[in-house]
Amino acid sequence: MNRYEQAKEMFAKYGVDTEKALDTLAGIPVSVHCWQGDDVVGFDGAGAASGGIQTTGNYPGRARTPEELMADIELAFSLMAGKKRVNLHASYAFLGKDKGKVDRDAYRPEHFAPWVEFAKKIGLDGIDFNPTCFSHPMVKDGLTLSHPDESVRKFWIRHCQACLKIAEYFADEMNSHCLVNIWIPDGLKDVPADRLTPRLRLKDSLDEILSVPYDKKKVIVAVESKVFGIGVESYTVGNNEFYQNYAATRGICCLLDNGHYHPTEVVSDKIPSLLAFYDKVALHVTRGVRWDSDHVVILEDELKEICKEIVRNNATDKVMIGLDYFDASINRISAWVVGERNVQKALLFALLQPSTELKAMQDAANFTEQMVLQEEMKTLPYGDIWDEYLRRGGFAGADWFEKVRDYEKKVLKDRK
Ligand code: RNT
Ligand code: ZN
Repeated sequence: MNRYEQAKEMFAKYGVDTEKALDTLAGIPVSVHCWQGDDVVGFDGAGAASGGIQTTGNYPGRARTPEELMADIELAFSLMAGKKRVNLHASYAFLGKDKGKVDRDAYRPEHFAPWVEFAKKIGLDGIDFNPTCFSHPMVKDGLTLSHPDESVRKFWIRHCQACLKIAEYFADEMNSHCLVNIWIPDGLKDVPADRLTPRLRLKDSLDEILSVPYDKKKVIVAVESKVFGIGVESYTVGNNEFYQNYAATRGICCLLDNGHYHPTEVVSDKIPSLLAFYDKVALHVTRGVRWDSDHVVILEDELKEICKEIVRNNATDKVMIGLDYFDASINRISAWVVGERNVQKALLFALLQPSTELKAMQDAANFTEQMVLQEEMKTLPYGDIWDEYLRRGGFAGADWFEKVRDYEKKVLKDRK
């Protein structure tokens, strides 16, 4: 009997069907962010990320052109098992002859046609999208949709509306929904004189964005809250309460980024709260170290808890899993692969739990056995199930890094 067969029997003793877990895992899409490859710079000339987010490190090999970024994504994705989507920012537009002439408020679907071609070529499940309301001269005083000046607000409103059109185009081309996630950097460094008015302006701006017709079956709009950013420590216009109420009253959805809350707040506990009210919940899976630092996702307890909430609540088609981190201090392709594989590993871990039994124990107030069983499950050989998952998909196991090292020697080292 091979290791998988042995492990399968061990899990079966706890009533866990490993075959079913493997099947389910293969069907859960993960939306992988394009911005890990170039340190959130984009193609439209914006330069380094701003607006309270920061990429640190100067590891060689940053993708400097669309061709380089696509080649890197292709390699990274080829090392990730399971269904994949690509998550794009508007700043990754291919402007061609429009460069310098067409600004973000007038981007059109055609500026993203190469991405569609690419996504189809590498067999992706879909494309997700984000308006880029940062790293741009029209961000004035650190504000976008909540700026007191109407012309600033209107520019960003037009940008977001343009993004809805582009999203519809992605959905049509890919024959899969497109999540449009709105995150803005708006906030203040120091104690505000007025906390309400900027929020009222943001509310109006969002209403205006959503007033354009778009196909709600194809385009899912989400708003992403945040607690603070670098340089915007005292006040964030789009905080959690603001967006949760906004989303609930407008029939859109919330995106939870697990780097965007106070350090002892956990997204795993928020997911089921939202599932009680919303049909869809979007995630940015990241790893904040002391702040929203966007470190590469590693296999830690909170990631497992997040995945448990998705799996045991039968919410794999309700929770849209996306990644959001950017580390420039290590090989960027490796960063992508490690993070994505860890999300899949955590999902597998969740799929291998005897959830029905554990829930029954909780309801019967049988907390002793519940703890014993939960702890026993932690040391079952789920690594053998993971290896089988990779093997069946034709993916390299632990030696995947060889390919990245090779690519680094052949391709990345020449990028200055
Ligand atoms: C910023 C948000 C936002 C960005 C990306 C690039 O704090 O997390 O999602 O990281 O859109
Ligand atoms: Zn995010």
